[in-house]
Amino acid sequence: MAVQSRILDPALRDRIMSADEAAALIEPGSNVGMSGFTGAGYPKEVPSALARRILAEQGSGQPFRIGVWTGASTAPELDGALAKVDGIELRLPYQSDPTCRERINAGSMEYIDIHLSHVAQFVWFGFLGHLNVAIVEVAAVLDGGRLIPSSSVGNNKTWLDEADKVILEVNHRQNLGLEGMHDIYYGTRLPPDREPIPLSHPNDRIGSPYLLCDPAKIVAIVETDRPDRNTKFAQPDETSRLIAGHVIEFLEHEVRRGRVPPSLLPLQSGVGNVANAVFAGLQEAPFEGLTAYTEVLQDGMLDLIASGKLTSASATALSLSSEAAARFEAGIEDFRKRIVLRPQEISNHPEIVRRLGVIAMNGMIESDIYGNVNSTHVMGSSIMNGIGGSGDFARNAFISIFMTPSIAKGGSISCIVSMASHVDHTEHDVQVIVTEQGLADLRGLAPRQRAERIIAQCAHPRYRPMLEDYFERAVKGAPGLHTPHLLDEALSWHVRYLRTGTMELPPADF
Ligand code: 0RQ
Repeated sequence: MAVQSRILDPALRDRIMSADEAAALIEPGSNVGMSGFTGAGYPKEVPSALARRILAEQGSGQPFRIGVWTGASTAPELDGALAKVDGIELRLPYQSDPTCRERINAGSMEYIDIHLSHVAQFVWFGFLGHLNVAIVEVAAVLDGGRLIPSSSVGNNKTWLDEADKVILEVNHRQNLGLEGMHDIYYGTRLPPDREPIPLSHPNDRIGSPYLLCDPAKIVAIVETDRPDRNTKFAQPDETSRLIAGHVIEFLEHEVRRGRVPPSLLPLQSGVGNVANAVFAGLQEAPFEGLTAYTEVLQDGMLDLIASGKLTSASATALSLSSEAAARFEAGIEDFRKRIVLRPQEISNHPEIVRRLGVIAMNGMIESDIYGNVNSTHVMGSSIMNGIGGSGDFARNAFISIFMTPSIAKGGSISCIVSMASHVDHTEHDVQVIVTEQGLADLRGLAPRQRAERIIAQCAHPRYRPMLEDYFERAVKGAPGLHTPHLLDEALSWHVRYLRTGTMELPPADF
């Protein structure tokens, strides 16, 4: 699309203003729906301007805090800036900002960790209260309230529909070749009038390439040319490579057994270096014609598309390093045929995940010996990031895989523990656990069999004898033998870490 200006509706040009002027339109106590998903497509000017305003108001004795609703994690210019001035009363859903994390764990910011597919419908149902303002980054404003979305869709459709006032950030840095890559589904109705979502292949298009917004609600348009967060990925280390190797060997085995086709089933992967390593490993693996139905498209997946191994990918956001972002822009005409960006209630929709038979691969903090998985809390109490989309996919997947190094913090923590200190994914939603030590296929196993398999395959040798000892004594001493636990000891590993700095027992005790 050849446009000089990115604001094509002349009637809206008089709403162009500075970020400070736009921030002045937000009232204290507002709930603000912001665009942004894993560092892509978040507003880059107005949140920082709002943080400056909050600081000034606080300086003159006026309390000023807002509710911040997003797609998922954003960046220092949004979460970081607002958290630093203590401007966030309540945050939802997934976040990963260090200052937010600190505030949440200090008890000075409320945080509701919601499944990412639930957020939009909870707003539609009225479960979360009223949305006052939407601040949404777009690539361009067309006529009739049509907007070219940016590098993520997240909850933007819902924010634009539900908010009283809309502030748009038009980002000149976002490539106009994004036009046509999005698929915004406007067919969802509320129960009891819901209909099936007509999507049966990751590449299906069932909606509009544009976000729609009532122009009368647009109170401000702010222009920017700042890039997305573009986080750099580490080269896969030995641990990540080993984990990826186990996952790929397992998938090859599943193909040989005829349980999944040679092109596999649509892949979902969480964010982070391990997930990226799995996709790097798939580059060398003997699968062709792969597809992805996931929420975030990272570097590894982009490379698989470029090499032709991955034929199509559905996501809600691009989360690319700056090098991969440059490759993406250079090949955008081709990528547009293979990538579909959707609202997160569709990219993560349980109905579709189940229908497509997605192979879900997510990271975790710890698993217990029965396969209950903690994705979110360190030592039971401190939030790390949030559940994100892992629950949307894990419960509904064809196979749900969870991955972690077997130890953390230099070995002072075992990621396989007797009892998980917090549970996000119960044993019922977890079919495979993988560490660099090996892979535990838990399908068809009862709890005691699961424990034996997880300890043998996944525990680090430093902790394996302690886990074997716990399990043997639990089998002898627990009041019930279905899922044997010694309750006075089950969480003692975490208690010991908090008291002594390691989960390991002194040699005399073991
Ligand atoms: O801490 O950064 O201080 O060194 O946790 O651990 O091993 O680098 O792994 O980056 O893949 O993150 C579960 C957090 C794993 C992530 C989690 C410490 C460790 C390190 C990170 P440091 P790693 P990753 C799609 C799906 C939930 C959301 C999700 C996550 C830090 O995968 O947020 O899956 N998942 N979404 O030292 C104490 C343990 C620990 C531990 C690791 N047992 N105890 N600390 N760490 N294990 C994406 C979205 O939904 C958007």
